[in-house]
Amino acid sequence: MSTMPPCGVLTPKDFKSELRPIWCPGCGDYSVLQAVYRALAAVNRPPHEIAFVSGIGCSSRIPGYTTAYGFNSVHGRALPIAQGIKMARPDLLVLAAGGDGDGFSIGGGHVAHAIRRNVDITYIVMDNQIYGLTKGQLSPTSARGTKTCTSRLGSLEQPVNPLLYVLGYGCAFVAQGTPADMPGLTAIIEEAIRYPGFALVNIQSPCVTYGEEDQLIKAHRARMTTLESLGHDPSDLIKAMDKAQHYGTELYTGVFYRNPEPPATFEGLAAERKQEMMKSAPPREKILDLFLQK
Ligand SMILES: Cc1ncc(C[n+]2csc(CCOP(=O)(O)OP(=O)(O)O)c2C)c(N)n1
Ligand code: SF4
Repeated sequence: MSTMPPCGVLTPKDFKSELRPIWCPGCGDYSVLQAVYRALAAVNRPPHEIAFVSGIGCSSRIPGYTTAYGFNSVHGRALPIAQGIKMARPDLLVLAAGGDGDGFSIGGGHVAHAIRRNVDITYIVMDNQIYGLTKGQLSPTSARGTKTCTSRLGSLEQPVNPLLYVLGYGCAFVAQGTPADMPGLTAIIEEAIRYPGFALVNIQSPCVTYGEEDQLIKAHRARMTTLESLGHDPSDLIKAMDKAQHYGTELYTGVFYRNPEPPATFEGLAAERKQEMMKSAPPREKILDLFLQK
């Protein structure tokens, strides 16, 4: 970890670790990493106040390429670990990241519970619609018909819609980005970090080795539409769900939903409960009496 720079002068370089990324040349995850550096610099929290947790996958290598405290953990388990860290150290800025397989296949069950608890974590999903690390099998977000080594004649399954999934569980901040729009991607990561509660950023991050042609950055650039240009109102949940339904056909970028009244966080409620219990707790001597059944 780098030494802490003076307050107020953090730059993207301060978040760059000495490890050299080993992603394939052209992988979208490089751009995600750059956007994370820029967003963290804008948020201006020093690296030693940041915990960055991931699962397993190509994308899950990302914490190691930053100067934050990182944990490249277990496949599908980034969120339980990130929640534990935030509960133990609510003062830390906690980020979680991983692939679509990590988040919506093996780790899919955790997403719902992290959302309903509303622990203040920013969850960055690098959604390349494939299992990259294990050499290109179908992932939960692969489009129907996708041909891979495990689906030679094309996938028969309906893909998971990650945007609708999280909106359905009540996620208070939901955004989508692509490396084809770096300023937009950086802005939504920064906004997600600043949002007080569980926030999801789904990033269409192309896998140049196993991904489909229409998922590459050039194709994204041609077909992406910013929600802002459509006059989308991100405070309207129903409209957010309406736009999210087009996942897989349209590439909408920007903030789908931002609850204008952020719900209470789990760590905030837990701290309040602790205060209440301390107030009503019997004095120490009394506890000893009770214990000794005097
Ligand atoms: C418990 C467990 N099951 C399966 C694996 C094998 N495995 C490692 S990464 C991965 C999926 C990777 O895809 P994704 O999460 O989308 O990330 P990507 O590599 O595409 O970034 C799988 C199935 C594992 N490491 N652990
Ligand atoms: S296999 Fe795909 S996701 Fe993994 S590093 Fe290469 S391009 Fe990126």
